[in-house]
Amino acid sequence: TRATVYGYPRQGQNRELKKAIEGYWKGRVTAGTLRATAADLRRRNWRQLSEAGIHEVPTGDFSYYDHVLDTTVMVGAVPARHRAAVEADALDGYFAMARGTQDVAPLEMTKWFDTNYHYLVPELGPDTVFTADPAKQVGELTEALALGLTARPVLVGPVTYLLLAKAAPGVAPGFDPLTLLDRLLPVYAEVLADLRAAGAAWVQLDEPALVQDRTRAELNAADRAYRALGALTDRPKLLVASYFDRLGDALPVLAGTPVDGLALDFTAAAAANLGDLAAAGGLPGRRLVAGVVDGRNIWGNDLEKSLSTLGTLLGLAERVDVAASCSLLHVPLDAAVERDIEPQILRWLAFARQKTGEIVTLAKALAQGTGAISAELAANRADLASRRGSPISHDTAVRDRATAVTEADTHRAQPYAERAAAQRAHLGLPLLPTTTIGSFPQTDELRAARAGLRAGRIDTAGYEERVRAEIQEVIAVQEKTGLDVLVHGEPERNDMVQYFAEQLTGYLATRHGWVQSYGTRYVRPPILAGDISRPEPMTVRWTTYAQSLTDRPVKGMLTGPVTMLAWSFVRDDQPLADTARQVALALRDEVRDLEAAGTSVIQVDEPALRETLPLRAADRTAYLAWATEAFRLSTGGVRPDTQIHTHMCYAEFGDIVRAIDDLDADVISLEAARSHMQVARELAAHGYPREAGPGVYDIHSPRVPGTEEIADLLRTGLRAIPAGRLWVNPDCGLKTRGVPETRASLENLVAAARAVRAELSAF
Ligand code: THG
Ligand code: ZN
Repeated sequence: TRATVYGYPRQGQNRELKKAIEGYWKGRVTAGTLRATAADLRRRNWRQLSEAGIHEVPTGDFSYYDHVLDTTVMVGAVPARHRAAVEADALDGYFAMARGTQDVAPLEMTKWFDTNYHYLVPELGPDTVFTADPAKQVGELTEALALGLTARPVLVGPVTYLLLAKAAPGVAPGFDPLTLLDRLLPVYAEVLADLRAAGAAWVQLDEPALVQDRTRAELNAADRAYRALGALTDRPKLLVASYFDRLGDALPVLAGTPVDGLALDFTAAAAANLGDLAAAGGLPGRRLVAGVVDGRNIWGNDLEKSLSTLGTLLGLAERVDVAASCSLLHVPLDAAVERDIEPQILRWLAFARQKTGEIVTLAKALAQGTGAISAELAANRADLASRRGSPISHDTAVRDRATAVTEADTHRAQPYAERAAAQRAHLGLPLLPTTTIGSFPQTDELRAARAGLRAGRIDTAGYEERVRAEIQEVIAVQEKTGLDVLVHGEPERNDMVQYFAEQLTGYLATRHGWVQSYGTRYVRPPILAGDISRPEPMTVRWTTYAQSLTDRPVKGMLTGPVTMLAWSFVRDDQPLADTARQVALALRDEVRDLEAAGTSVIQVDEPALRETLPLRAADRTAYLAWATEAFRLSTGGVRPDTQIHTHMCYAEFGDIVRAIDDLDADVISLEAARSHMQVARELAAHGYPREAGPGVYDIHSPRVPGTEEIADLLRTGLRAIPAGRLWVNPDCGLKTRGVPETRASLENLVAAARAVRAELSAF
């Protein structure tokens, strides 16, 4: 039995990697220094792993930006538009693919399965020619071997790589990247041979795409791929890794190929994977890597439970190794550095470093018997008991309230048509009302004030004075621009989730708990640790302050329950639906307090509703049921003339358009500028009955859209959504833009709305 992991956080304890890369982009750090920093971080990770007792360390999991982009480089699938840059300078060309340049668009970025990590989407076409570039994989393996370690290169598998790819721009519709498999396999064969020559005994090929619902043709592709790779003579042993869900139909397929081992997730889908594995007759003569330590969450492992799973598995394979369920990339590095969390509570938590310890402990028990870990078992039992018995985990008032929720609480009392009439009378808005999604550019003064507050240079009163000054400015700009429904601009918020988490009882915040979101960008997900309650209003004073400055309606701005869960670490000791309900009830109080304070328009954002959609279709109905119910519970308690808005950030939502309807929000704004009102058409095709504001300009670029361009989009939107239900707003993200271009764009947006209104009244 060996202890291993599939990947480790890349950034370093103080995000040294982020600093080195961003410094390189700014010209302040040389390529040599960047490379040395990266090599040092890799070395430190391997040493940490090996000193903790990990027998086989991963290599090739490191990345300057993204491991899928690294795979694109490894197979030579650089898009045509980036080839010149890559040939001129490999590192700069790599970053050009990731971030784009003045002239060339980057690769598209999208979420890595249902995690908060984002990868760069490979662009392939019938003319794609793959060529092997094993330098990075071989180089990192050589580094680890030079330290005297046993190392296992980790690669994105060929099937997952193709399933994650999309057709390159300009490729005829209907192109299926999977048709390139037979061309891709020889490149993998070459890389495998090179890794063997460099000293790899085993190579891990990650195939998480196989845990999703797959067609027979896709499963056949997996079968073909691993028969072909398995048949190679000049290769290391092959470990095919799956994670995030059950391997399902792909399990017998892979087990039927000559691969030497499988890695399965025994956290997310323990029972299913166990059953499937037993049904397939186990893996006699082969290696099974058991992901029994949750790689997606930060809770300490239940060692006894894991040992029981491992005990069952021992009879099903030649050799059983212990691992986390997936790469530890998705959790922060080290809980031991957290100073603001009570020591007793800290003992409940396990970040990457602590998880490594758990894996080693479990492997030791398998090898030497549980007697060898009796001290660890006793401590673990005590920690689990402390968590179970803690008043944080069980707040009777919160639980009683959640139990008492009735069907009626989860619905507005009046149907939309009645609400719409009441809201029209109450708000007196024009046709095609204009608004923004919520945040305004955060100025240097504000950032300086926040830093000053953290450093103790200014006090809370001074900071809040600065926030009020920002709100005054933002309200004045919007009044001058002529927007109809104003926002306060959210200057008091650091992050959509963290801001609320800091004010809710039952949530923990970390100081150093960074997790990579994409490239050099990180988030610090707060921890839903216990029962959630709201000791006092969270946003009311800022919204009412903004409202006191204007006669126009100011929108209250909240983050919805589903997004609060999606961007936090969640409890593992109760169903997500229960946690969502508690968060929803806390938000429901905030919504009611906003209403009582005179706020007539309240936006509850759910940008993550689709992100958390389960990977397998069979699980989606149940998810969408509790998710939409939580949203309705948070918003359902208001008067008919209070208008509830929501916002979502994506252009493709065909698979959840029904759920969007189920939210029963009066108004939804959606990102649409880049899909040219496709969103409006999709909503219309579904018969969406309420108001909608498809974004009319793309906020992700400093370009100021012209009035006529916006007016044209509105005219397009009007063909799908009638004038009485169409709102005018940009996409979200003004926070990331400069002040001058924001003002100019919004002026054009208001002018466009007025022009189209005039056309409408001419009929
Ligand atoms: N908040 C949280 N999670 C999220 C998002 C969010 N997950 C999904 C999506 N949005 C990810 N998007 C981003 C965008 C920007 C940054 C991180 C994730 C970012 N981070 C800063 C950095 O790394 O420099 C750190 C910010 C900070 O200091 O807190 O820019 O909106 N919770
Ligand atoms: Zn958005």
